[in-house]
Amino acid sequence: MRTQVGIVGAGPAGLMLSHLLHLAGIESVVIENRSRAYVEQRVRAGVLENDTVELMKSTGVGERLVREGLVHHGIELRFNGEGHRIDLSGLTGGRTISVYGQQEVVKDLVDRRLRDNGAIIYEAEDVRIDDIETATPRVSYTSVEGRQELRCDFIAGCDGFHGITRAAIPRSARAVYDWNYPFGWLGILAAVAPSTEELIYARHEQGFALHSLRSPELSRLYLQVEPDDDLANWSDDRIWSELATRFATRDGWTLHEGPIIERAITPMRSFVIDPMSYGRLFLAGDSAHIVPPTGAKGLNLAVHDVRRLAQALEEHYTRHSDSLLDSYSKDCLRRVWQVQRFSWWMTSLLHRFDDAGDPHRDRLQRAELEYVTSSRAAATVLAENYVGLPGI
Ligand code: RFL
Ligand code: PHB
Repeated sequence: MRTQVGIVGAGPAGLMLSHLLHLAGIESVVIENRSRAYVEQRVRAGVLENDTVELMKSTGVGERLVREGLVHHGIELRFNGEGHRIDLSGLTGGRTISVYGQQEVVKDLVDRRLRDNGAIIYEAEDVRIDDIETATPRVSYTSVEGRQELRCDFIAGCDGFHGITRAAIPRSARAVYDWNYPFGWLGILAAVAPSTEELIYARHEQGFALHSLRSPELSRLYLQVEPDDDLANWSDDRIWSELATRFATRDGWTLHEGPIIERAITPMRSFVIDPMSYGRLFLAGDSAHIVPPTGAKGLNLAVHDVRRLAQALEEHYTRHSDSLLDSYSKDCLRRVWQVQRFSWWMTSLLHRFDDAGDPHRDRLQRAELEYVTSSRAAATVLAENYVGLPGI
C-alpha cells in the first residue's frame, strides 16, 4: 500500500490531521491498534477551547457540537467553603469554552472521514515504523490477512503517550522533560443531573475535586487520590461522601448523587520531548507531550499541533517548500511550554501536595487563590489561558 501521509493513531490528533489533510487534497491512511468501538467509547476530555470549536465548525465537523455542546462563559473556583466565579468571557473579549466529550469529537471525525472515503485501519497489531531518515518511510502492522506495509512520504506519530512512534527518535537526538505529580485523579461519569451549571474547581484540605458535566443528565466528577490508588479502595459511598466534603460550602450547597457508570484512576504527569520531529517523522498530541488535566488542555494542544502539521504538509505539496516542516517542532513547542506552565500552575494552585500537611505551602496556595479571585489582572491571566492563548 502507498499513501502520502501515514498516520499512527486514531485519537483526536490522528483523525483531525487526516481530515485537514483531506481538505487540502493530501491523501493519508490512519492506523490504529484498538477497535473502533473502544476508541469511540474511551471517556476522557470534556472542555474544548474557543479555537478548537471554531476549527471544527469551519472544517465541517462541528454540526453536532453546535447542537449538543454546552457553551460556557465562566468557571468557579471554590475554597474555604465559598465559590468565586471567573468570568471567562468578560475577561477575554467574549471568548468561550464548550463542554463536549472527547469521544463525541472522535465519533464526529470518524463519521466524516468515512463519508469522505478516508482509510482508517483498526485493530492493527505490532505496528512499527522504519526508514524515517529516508524519503520513503514505512509503517508496517499485522492484520487478519497477515503482515502489511504502508509506504509513505511522511509519518505522523499521533499514537498518544503510550504509543511507539516517539521511540523512533534516537536518544542522542532528543531531550525529554518529565515530571510526575505525587497524586492521581479518580474520574467518574454519573447518570445524574449536574449539581452546577459551570465547572467547579475545588481546593480542600483533603484534596482537590472537580465538578464537570457532559449533558443535562450526565455529570463528570474527579477527586484527587494517591498516585497508585486502587479503585477497589473506592466504594460508591466513599466517592460520593468524599466529593460532598470537598465541595461543601458554608451556605449548604448540595451535590446530587446517582449511579456511577464509568470510573478510572489516572496518574498526573507533565512530559515534553524536544524535538517533536526527526527525519520524516512528525509527532503530534500526547505522543509528544502530556499535561496534568487541571487546565483542560491536552486535547486542545493536540489539535493545535495537527493544524500546524497540516499547514506544513500543504506547503510541502503545493508550494514545494519545507520551511514550515523545518520549523514545525520549534513552532509547536512555544505553545506546548505555555500550556505546560499553565497546567502546572492550575495543578499547584488547587491540589494538596503533602500528606503530612505543609503549612507554608498551604498559606501560599490560599493567598494565590485569594489574589486570583480578587484581582482582575490575575483573573485575566487564568481566563486567557483557560479559553486558549491566541496567536502562538
Ligand atoms: P490519544 O487520544 O491517546 O490517541 C492516541 C491513539 O493512538 C492509538 N495507539 C496506537 N495506534 C497504533 N499503534 C500503536 N502502537 C498505538 N498506540 C496507541 C491509541 O489507541 C489512541 O487511539 O492521543 P491524542 O490524539 O494525542 O489526543 C490527546 C488527548 O486524548 C488527551 O490530551 C486528552 O484526553 C487530555 N485530557 C483533556 N484534554 C483537554 O483538552 N481537555 C480536557 O478537559 C481534558 N481532560 C484529559 C482530561 C485526559 C484525561 N486522562 C484520562 C488522561 C481528563 C482526563 C481524565
Ligand atoms: C472533563 O469534563 O472531563 C474535564 C473538565 C475540566 C478539566 C478536566 C476534565 O480540567
